[in-house]
Amino acid sequence: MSQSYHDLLILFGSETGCAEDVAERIGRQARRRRFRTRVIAMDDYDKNQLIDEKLVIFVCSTTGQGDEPYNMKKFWRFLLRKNLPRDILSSLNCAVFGLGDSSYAKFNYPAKKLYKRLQQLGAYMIHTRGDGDDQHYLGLDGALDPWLKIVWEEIMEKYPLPS
Ligand code: FMN
Repeated sequence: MSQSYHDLLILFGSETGCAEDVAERIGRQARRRRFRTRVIAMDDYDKNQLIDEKLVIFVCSTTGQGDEPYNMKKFWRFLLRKNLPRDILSSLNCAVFGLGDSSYAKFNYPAKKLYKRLQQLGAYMIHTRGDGDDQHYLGLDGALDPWLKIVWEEIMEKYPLPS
């Protein structure tokens, strides 16, 4: 088996499976680039380890009226704790992609809030947030494909494969 070089964690919040599919897709792309990759629902992830992660891609959808999917609610509550030190995620490189539908008033709210909160806690964003939109004529791929292209360029520059 070929050797893996760096860790990449993909955390998702998904109500009906689309964000999970996107997370799995990014996971396959990561393995092809030789990352040791885990794809986990946010609420199934041991959040105490977050402080030790180096590289995380967050993917989350929106449900209800701008609400978080059921499987990221606990994780989101944890991130909102007031007693978290402001620099707790300062060794984290990350990216956030949201899945939503711009016909709703609260378009992509969980991803927008997550992006802001991660920055507040000191995380470095390797790229600006991506906003998937069901209304795009290409569906969520309309935003995902160009977003991922830049994210991979940034990641491979920071974590190159040994020549
Ligand atoms: N998208 C938004 O941007 N804002 C919303 O408030 C919102 N509410 C939704 C409510 C329902 C019941 C459904 C079915 C979709 C809603 N969406 C909203 C769109 C979804 O976030 C979008 O279809 C997404 O791709 C679903 O991903 P998931 O299958 O991972 O949950």
